[in-house]
Amino acid sequence: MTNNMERKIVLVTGAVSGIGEACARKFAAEGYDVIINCRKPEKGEALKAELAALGADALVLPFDVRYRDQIITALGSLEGKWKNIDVLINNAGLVFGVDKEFEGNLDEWDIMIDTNIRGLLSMTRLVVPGMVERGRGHIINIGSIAGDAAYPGGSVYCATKAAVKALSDGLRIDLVDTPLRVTNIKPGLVETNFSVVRFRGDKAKADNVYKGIRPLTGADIAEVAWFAASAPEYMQIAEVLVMPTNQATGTITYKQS
Ligand code: 8X3
Repeated sequence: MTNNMERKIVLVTGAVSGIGEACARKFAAEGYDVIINCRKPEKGEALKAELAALGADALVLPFDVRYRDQIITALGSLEGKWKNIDVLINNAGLVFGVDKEFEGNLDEWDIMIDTNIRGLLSMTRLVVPGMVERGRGHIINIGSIAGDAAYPGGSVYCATKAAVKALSDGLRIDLVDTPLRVTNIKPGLVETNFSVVRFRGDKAKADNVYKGIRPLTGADIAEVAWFAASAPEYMQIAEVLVMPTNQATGTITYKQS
């Protein structure tokens, strides 16, 4: 843990649930102060109080990554130490449905594309220049095993996560002559609210995804993010594919009946 004099700042998008929340908690416990991005301020305030109990200072920064003007206003409001973001965790992301590419809902696809790709890219474009100026920083993108290969009913989601891989790789190339690092974490099955959203609130269907297999948790992914962030500065954890032991690919799992 770092001491109070040198506390670093992490900004986590989508910080009030799932992997994002687990990252906020983990980094707070390890001595970071946390910028909590979320859409609903009251959820952020509840997490802020919990992070305070871990000794972390936190700032709630409500905006929806889909709307660039909201991001610009929010980042522009940062004052003092909060401007000096050391780690950006581009976590906000979602999936809707398991529809075929010729049958799905175009509006839902727009939300996925706007959040998972355009939101992540806007955050990167707006936060990274300050990191380059300060000569330090780490961008951790939450990609997915879904970005490695398309799976049935996942076409658009898989495409967004393939984009996250390309954007991570491209950023790493563009920052190669700087001290900044870029990490793409590609989780497989992680039990969070993710599947509930995918099945549009149908908890039973969501639970079924994880039946017969021990899925990872948000906390497991936060450990990976922390491993990357706390690696020595000369070491760049570029990409991590992490899944349950009984998962082999996006489509091959072993489930006990
Ligand atoms: C989540 C992984 O395989 O459930 O990004 O779509 S998967």
